[in-house]
Amino acid sequence: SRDSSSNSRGALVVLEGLDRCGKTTQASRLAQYLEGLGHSVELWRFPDRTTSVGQMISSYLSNESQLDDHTIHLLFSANRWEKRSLMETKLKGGTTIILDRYSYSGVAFSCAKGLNFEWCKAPEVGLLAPDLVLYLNISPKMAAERKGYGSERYEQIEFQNQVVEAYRDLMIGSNWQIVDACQPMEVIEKELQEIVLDCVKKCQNGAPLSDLWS
Ligand code: DGP
Ligand code: NA
Ligand code: NA
Repeated sequence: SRDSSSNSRGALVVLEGLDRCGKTTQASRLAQYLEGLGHSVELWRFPDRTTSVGQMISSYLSNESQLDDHTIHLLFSANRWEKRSLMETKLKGGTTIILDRYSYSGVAFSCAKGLNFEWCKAPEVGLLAPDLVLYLNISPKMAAERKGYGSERYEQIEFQNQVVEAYRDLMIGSNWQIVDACQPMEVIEKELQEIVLDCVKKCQNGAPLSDLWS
């Protein structure tokens, strides 16, 4: 029952945050919520481990393979590029996409290793710019206490401290919405629903899609 007027487009909503900040759960709840209201919505995630590039990334993350820091950075980026045109088609067709991680993870996690900020951003230029970035804010220490922590390559407190620093650099001058990820799940859920619904409505007859970094 989505708005089928010709200029109606979907919103591109990104959830970012440290590992175990709860964004995967919240992304899925958000998608269900919008669907329940009759919106056309899809839940996506990056890395998308289902593609051949995504399988290389997955094997790297589980420490089954080793790759040069620049090489893995470009693979993560390629993984977003291979979905760009489908993403554009969906959004223009009126479908909202809730995205579990995007280019900001790409920059934050590679900068955390010491790679140059501008170098990290470069391959992301020209991907679609999100309409909304939600940052689920949690300290590395709190995140590390959550279930399942430590199972993949980047889930170490020292490293996540560096990731936080990089996210902070990305936040400067941005209009990210920062949400306290240590609140009860239902409270976070309600908070996100309100922000996202507002964004979805604005996008229906709002500005056309633009490119990163804008
Ligand atoms: P997830 O499936 O959301 O748990 O992400 C897997 C891990 O990969 C997580 O530690 C975050 C990290 N990650 C996500 N996107 C990127 C990226 O573009 N570049 C790098 N270097 N790491 C990423
Ligand atoms: Na993770
Ligand atoms: Na992901």
